[in-house]
Amino acid sequence: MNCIRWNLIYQKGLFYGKFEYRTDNHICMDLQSQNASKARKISKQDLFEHPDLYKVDDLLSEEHKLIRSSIRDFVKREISPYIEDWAQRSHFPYEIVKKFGNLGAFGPTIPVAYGGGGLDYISYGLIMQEIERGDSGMRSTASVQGSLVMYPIYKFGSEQQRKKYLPKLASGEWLGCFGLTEPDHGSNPSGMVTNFKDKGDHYLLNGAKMWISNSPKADVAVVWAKDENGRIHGLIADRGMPGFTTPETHGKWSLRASSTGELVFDNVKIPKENLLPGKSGLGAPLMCLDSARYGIAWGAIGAAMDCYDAARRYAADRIQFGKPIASFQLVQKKLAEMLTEITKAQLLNWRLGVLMNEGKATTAQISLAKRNNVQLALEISREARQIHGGMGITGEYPIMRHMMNLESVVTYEGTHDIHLLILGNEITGIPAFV
Ligand code: TGC
Ligand code: FAD
Repeated sequence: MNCIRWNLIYQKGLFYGKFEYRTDNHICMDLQSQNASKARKISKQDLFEHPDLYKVDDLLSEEHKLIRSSIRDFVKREISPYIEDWAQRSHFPYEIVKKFGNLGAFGPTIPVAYGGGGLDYISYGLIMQEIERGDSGMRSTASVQGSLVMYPIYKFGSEQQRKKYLPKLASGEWLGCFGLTEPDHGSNPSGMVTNFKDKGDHYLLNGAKMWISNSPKADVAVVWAKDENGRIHGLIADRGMPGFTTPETHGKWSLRASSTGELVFDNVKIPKENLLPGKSGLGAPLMCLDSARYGIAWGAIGAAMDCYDAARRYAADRIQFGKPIASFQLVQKKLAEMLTEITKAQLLNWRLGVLMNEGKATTAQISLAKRNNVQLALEISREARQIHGGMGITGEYPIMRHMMNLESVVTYEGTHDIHLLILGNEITGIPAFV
């Protein structure tokens, strides 16, 4: 399959060369064609280097840098060579789950005693940054598992639940998902209708969740549902429970290498020991979202850096009007503005990471970072697409895939406008959600 794809890519490269240079001399055409083909193969090799104009690396420990480089090596080896193919085929590479487990990408901040990494929040951020530099869908798999499945089980679960689930989730033996959103309740999860009734020796769960990352392959689902008093609780549903199904969502143009689906509960008997006892109310899932949104703030910068780095290299190689396009002021403006925004976001992330480590980070600070960084990553992907010209729309470069992925990232974990309203509430003390 890969060989066939490579041949197709190679032929497509020749076609572009001929099309562009058909009125010029043939030697120029062949050289251009060979150069374009070589450039594409080099881009497949993944030569990524992160920008660091403000020496943010000086703020990182040696351990942070080591963690970052081991994740980057993993991404270059296990994700970059295949991701365009997975995304084009809308294929979730299930084998990545075990590999992420071996790498330590699941639950980096969960204590080692439960199989986690026992690392700090800057390490967690760097891991998300590097994985999303490879692909947002791959980061989704890791951040859902760590922040939205392991975190609530660790934070609100019983000791028995922690011991049963966390080590297997950390190692990638089990894959988890997080069910909050419903068909009629996205931005407003407090309106959820999924519910459970106390039947003496078990709970009976009914309802449906939609847009759930990992759901079609998940072994375990952390599900948020209302009790008979309308109070929200977290429950653990295991695959195989009668009445529990996970239909896959097809036809996405975004996060195509991530598996998304529904969770359908039709009179599912949930053992009483599967209720998370430590916290109830909407605040419980919102605490999980704080952790995941923090990871996204870092992850989005990974995608932005990949677009910037690809555009910088392409601009230096691509000749128009007899010069590299990097020599034109308008191209330099785009690159300079990209680097400016990335640099500001690197500093923002680092500071937010310190606050997370100190246990002082607030929801408003996390919202600001998620909203700002995803938006700037989207804008950078669009500018990088312009710099790549026609090549920017192809899978030869990562740009269009990042751009399409980021359209999901700007919506999930709270939309761009919901985060603006969270900030508005922080500033004024007046919630403007309703
Ligand atoms: P509101 O009245 O503001 O709050 C309800 C209760 O929750 C408390 N609370 C928090 N507690 C802890 N941490 C936080 N961050 C909290 N924020 C609020 C609050 O104090 C209150 O407590 P209590 O005791 O008074 O009941 O709630 P609201 O209904 O007005 O909603 C506020 C709003 C709109 C901001 C919130 O619901 C929201 O964030 N909506 C967006 C929904 C969302 O983000 N969904 C994400 C689904 S998961 C997902 O997308 C995963 S994608 C993963 C991937 O693939 O990477
Ligand atoms: P809506 O809430 O219907 O919003 C539509 C529009 O209305 C948005 O622009 C929004 O900003 C705006 N809007 C809504 N309310 C207001 C308001 N008060 N003021 C101003 N504007 C408003 N959910 C999970 O639970 N688990 C997952 O794993 C998960 N994974 C996902 C993966 C993907 C690929 C996607 C696309 C979504 C995923 N989600 C998941 C769901 C995601 O969190 C929701 O899509 C998101 O919260 C928005 O909900 P919605 O799509 O219903 O949009």
